[in-house]
Amino acid sequence: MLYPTTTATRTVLDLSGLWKFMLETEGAPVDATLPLPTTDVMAVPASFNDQSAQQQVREHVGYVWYETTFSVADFLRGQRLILRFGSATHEAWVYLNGQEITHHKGGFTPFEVAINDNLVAGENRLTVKLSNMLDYTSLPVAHYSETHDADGKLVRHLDENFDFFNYAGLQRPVKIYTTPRSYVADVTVVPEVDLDQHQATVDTRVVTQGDVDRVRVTLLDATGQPVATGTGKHTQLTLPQVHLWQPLHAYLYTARVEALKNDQVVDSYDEPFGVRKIEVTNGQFLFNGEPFYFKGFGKHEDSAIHGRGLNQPANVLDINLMKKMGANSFRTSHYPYSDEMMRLCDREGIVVIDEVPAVGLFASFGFDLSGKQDNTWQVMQTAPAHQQAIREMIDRDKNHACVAMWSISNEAANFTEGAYEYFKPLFDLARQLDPQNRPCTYTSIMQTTAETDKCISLVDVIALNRYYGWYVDTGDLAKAETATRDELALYQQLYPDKPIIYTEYGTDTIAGVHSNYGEPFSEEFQEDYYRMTSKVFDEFDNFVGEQLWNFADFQTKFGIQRVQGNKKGIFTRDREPKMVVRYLSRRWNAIPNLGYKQK
Ligand code: BDP
Repeated sequence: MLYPTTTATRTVLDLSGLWKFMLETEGAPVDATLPLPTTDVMAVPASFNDQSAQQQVREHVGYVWYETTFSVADFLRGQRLILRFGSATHEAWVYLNGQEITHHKGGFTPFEVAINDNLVAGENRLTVKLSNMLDYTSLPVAHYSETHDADGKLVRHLDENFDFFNYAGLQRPVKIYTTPRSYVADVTVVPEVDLDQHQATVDTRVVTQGDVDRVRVTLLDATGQPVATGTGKHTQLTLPQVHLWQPLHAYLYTARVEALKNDQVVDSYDEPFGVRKIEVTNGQFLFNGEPFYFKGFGKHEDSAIHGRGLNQPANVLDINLMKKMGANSFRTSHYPYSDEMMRLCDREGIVVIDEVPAVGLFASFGFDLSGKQDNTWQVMQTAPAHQQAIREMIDRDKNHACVAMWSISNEAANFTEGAYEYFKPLFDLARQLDPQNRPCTYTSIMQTTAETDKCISLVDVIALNRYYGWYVDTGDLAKAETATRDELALYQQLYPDKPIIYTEYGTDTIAGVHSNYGEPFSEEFQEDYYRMTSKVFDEFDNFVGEQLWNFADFQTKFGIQRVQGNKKGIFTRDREPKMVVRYLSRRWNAIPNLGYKQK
């Protein structure tokens, strides 16, 4: 799905701002044909939860309603007018002037609908009903239940199978964009680079709708100069002396796609792309022919007040902090991030592991690491939602230079019976859908070991979430070191061709807590832990990346292991550094992005 931008033939109207907001009271459905009966407001985009001063709103489980009004300038009325939600978490019913115009389930990908037929002259009323409920058919996964209060009123409960707060609302921009009646509907760009010849072929496929008799594709360099041009819905253009998109040294070209009728441009769309080659071979992850070493983080879209809402200043700061530390990558744990973040990473050269919201696929999720078999694959009915999430993520992100790998799930019960049968079709789907044929992985929970993982044949890269010294052998870094080393040795021995990365490892650390004895929760323990893990990582040739958990402290559901959230950040939630940032900055700035573990 194309990102809405202004071009010579298109414009964008932003509906961000203050919307009316109310909770739906159980047993009292809201009538969308009437204006929303409230004067309360919420800022959009943002999660609703932390904007309210009321516990009842913050912790609401059920339906909420948003409403705004807008007018469309008369001179735009001849254009196609498309209403696009960057996301609506987790399920949305959209009404325009009281009529339902679309519905979408899945809280982390965009959806859109043409609104021309429902517009009225003057003011239009846009109403959105949202559900923040999740269950065993949705992604992410939660256990859903119902009780009744003393008055017999229904009370809904969610027990999330995941360790982040269930923020919801209109968390990403809501926009109306225009296109001409005949238009460019989709663009797929696949650059193939010949590293020896310093030359690339850029394969572009364009989908148009309406009365279009020709398509012209012009490739522009980073200064906006045309460097190649051709015509056809499928073009293959050559870039001699190509500039590569390298980690932390981004170079973006633009594919300018024009739909023509009688040699007149009827629509024009600009798609940025980067030229780079990604290969996984011989236990290495190659970026433009050289071994790449992932340095970075698992993150969350999470900040004070905004919740999971788009926070562009926080995104810019986060990337700047990463670059200052010598980090080069992160994973979109545990859901696709905003379009805006992906475009930022394209520009900044940040390498992204793009993850679907497949978190919680583990029926007995908790802090029990005994590795018991459970009935996850009998009770979870998530396959259709999972397929849809993969489709929508790849459809949105297929052209992003920053995306180097897809993550098909986080910490599923991959060690239990039925896991392979569940995941095989999903990996097949991702591979079939991705025009750039990127590597695929999932992150594996500690109960899934080199010997018990039933799905390892599906991954290109082994991605481990490991907490030796924290959830296991708490506080004992000597034992943790041995366990870390022994496990990596086994993986490398059993799967010599697969590169291994850590996609999570860390310790809850309370900023400002210090200990002469390096006790757990202190800043000293966090640093000792990362020094230990670094030492072991450097012993293994096939170990090609460290993405620690987490970039910053973040909000979670309640739990006796969580005091106002998860404190494994190396930054606080306000992005102030904990002590370990200095150590990690020195380490990462000394490790080259390419060629660290040259075989
Ligand atoms: C893993 C999860 C992550 C949690 C983390 C932790 O992938 O979402 O936040 O561990 O416990 O289970 O801190």
